[in-house]
Amino acid sequence: MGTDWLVLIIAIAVVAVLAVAGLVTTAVRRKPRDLPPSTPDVVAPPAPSDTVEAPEAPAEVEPETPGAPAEPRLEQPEKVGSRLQRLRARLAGSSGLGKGLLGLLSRDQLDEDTWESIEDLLIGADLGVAPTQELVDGLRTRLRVEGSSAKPREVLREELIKLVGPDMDRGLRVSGEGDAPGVVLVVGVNGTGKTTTVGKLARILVAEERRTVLGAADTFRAAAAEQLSTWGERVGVEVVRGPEGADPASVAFDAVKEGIDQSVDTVIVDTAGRLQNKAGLMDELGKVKRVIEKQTPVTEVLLVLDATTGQNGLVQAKVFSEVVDVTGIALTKLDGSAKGGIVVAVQRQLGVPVKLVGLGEGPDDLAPFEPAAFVDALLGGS
Ligand SMILES: Nc1nc2c(ncn2[C@@H]2O[C@H](COP(=O)(O)OP(=O)(O)OP(=O)(O)O)[C@@H](O)[C@H]2O)c(=O)[nH]1
Ligand SMILES: [Mg+2]
Repeated sequence: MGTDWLVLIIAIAVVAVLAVAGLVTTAVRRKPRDLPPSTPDVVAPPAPSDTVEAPEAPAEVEPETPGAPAEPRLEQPEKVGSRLQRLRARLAGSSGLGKGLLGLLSRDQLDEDTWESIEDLLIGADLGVAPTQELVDGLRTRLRVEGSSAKPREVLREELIKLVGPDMDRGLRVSGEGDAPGVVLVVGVNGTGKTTTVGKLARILVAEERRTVLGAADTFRAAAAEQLSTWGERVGVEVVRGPEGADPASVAFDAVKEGIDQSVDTVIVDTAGRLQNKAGLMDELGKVKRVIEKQTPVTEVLLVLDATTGQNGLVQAKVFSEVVDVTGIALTKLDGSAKGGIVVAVQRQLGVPVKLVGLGEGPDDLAPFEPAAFVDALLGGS
């Protein structure tokens, strides 16, 4: 009886062990079968689910890769010279500022009410209080002195150009000393257009036949590097990137190293725009710059500012200028803004010239900033 029980228990135990072993083997076997196809996806899924920009990236990457991997169809970016002219209509059209001012200045009687309306227009265009006062004072004096011989349009044009600063050095420092590449570090609040501006700037450099490498030092989101890669691929510019969550400084370092190894002319480094707090920002951007400069100096720190955010955006941008030594401003989304005055306000508040303006979402909708052309565009007509 005792032995029978023992045999039975052993039999049950054996069956149980076999069953468990069977399950485990199936699970183990199933795992490798599931794994291979899912491995590439392990990196991919966070991208689409992560941000709104994701759809744009795969849509553009896919058609280019399978076709001709060795010789992708490269786009020919537009030459620089014609850009501000081409984009002129977008400024004139959106602003209405020039037309409004000219209308008021051309009145027979320039009474106090008229001058007040002129001030309101200028303040409304984000020019800022002090520059508005300066401009109005300048206009009043000139129109009084020159009397009826004054042509309001000419006077306004000259005073506006003076205000924008025709003598500021607006050249983008994209070249390094000797054989070293120039390094452009792009910073700014999130959503202002940093990555887009890096991509557009790369196209300008390509149009000027400068060899360029991009560094995706926004490692905060996988989609950020993806977005930049898409820009690079379209014009055959290499993009150095790291895994999501990598140290931005190390990616920036690698990008510049690659630039030096490849003897390129310019390396442009995109960064993340989170404005957590000033100390954190200072740590991160400060480190990125320091680490790059172990190899070669950063030649341009470009602060990207969204023109539509007006004075509010300016306050945020100011924090960046306190953290890194900003040398130039790229003012984006001027196409959608009726606030041309922000150009003057930002230069005054940050003490740095506007060097580039973004005038649309098209890949070549970025132009070097020229005060006279800008003012002419604002005034419209000819
Ligand atoms: N209309 C217009 N849109 C622009 C311009 N520049 C950028 N944008 C748009 O602004 C949006 C944000 O641009 P991004 O380049 O992703 O901005 P970012 O600063 O890199 O954003 P984060 O990486 O999230 O900090 C995109 O939809 C761009 O197409 C411009 O000059 N005009
Ligand atoms: Mg970005």
